[in-house]
Amino acid sequence: MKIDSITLHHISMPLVLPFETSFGRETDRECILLEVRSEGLTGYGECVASRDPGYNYETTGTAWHILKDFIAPLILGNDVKDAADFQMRVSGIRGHHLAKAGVEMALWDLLGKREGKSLRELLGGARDAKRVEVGVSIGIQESVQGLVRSAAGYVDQGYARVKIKIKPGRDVEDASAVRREFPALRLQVDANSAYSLDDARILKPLDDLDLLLIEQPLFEDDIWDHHKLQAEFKTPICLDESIVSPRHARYAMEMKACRVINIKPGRLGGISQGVLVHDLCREQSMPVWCGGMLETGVGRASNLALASLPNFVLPGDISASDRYYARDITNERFVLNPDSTIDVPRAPGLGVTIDEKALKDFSLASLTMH
Ligand code: OSB
Ligand code: MG
Repeated sequence: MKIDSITLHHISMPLVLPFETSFGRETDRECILLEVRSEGLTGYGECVASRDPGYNYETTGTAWHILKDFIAPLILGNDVKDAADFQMRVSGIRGHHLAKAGVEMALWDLLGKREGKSLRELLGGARDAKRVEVGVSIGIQESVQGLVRSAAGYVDQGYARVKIKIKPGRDVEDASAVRREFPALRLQVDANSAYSLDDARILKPLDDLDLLLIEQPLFEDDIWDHHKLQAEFKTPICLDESIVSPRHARYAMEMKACRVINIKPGRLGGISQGVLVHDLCREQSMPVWCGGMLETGVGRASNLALASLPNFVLPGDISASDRYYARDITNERFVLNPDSTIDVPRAPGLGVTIDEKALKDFSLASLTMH
């Protein structure tokens, strides 16, 4: 596919509710929407870098720079065959996975549109996977009672799996309160790297709460310490931030640092890398699930297609559009089915269309390169 132009849209969208994690609080979500033109078709991709380097070192600012000054010049005017070809072209750029993944997503959208196939079909997602199991990720609330109320609201809406964010001082008590209120709920916690190995020992009471998993308790570069912690816990440890490549997935498995892996295409550098981690984990019987980055309808469509692959055996952080945004940039909105699933898009490519007016209203800056 000859790449004729690339447009970057830096956007900011108000969240329905603030989202607070151990690394900060967001009330509006920033990201970069990519629009890539090739041979009369337009593909869209979402770069999930946010305004601050809290979850990841990349930000909308660094991603803009890398996309404009390094990635775009490598592909503009060139014939990029597929995701693997794209990865080869950008292999000289160290890191910056979120920036790379945004472009790769747009290329998949183009490929699908050209071949008349949905992303699920292109990835080889199970033919009967018309819907995938999803859950909701709840940020840190003002109070324990507020958290229980929030969880109750989502359970009422039909979410059968709830994840709560934790941080030092807001961990065991928060999780215990939700467990007490919902004895049978599929419940998990996410610390976003807020603990050291020594601090994390205070999390031991979580082991009696029948949690699905404890996500990323320790630092991003601490695969070995996660191994030590996992040995002390019967609850599976799940790695998110630590797994930045298929190699890291292999290290984590060889070191027995976790028993579950969270796959986010952004963190790994592209959907193709997410598929590689999926396949590697499947060979080793390591369950995976699809993480979320508060995506717009574009990234949500992509995550739903990826989560249709067979080793995504735990519910994804892919909630309905109304959990995040009153107004989205896609014309399509994703809704929760009564069985805590969301339908996988079927139209070619990502299967979504852009609400140009919304995109314009949310735009902070845009740049077209030929
Ligand atoms: O760690 O999974 C995370 C959102 C932003 C950054 C990191 C994370 C999250 C979430 C939200 O947990 C998941 C979602 O999109 O619903
Ligand atoms: Mg996480």
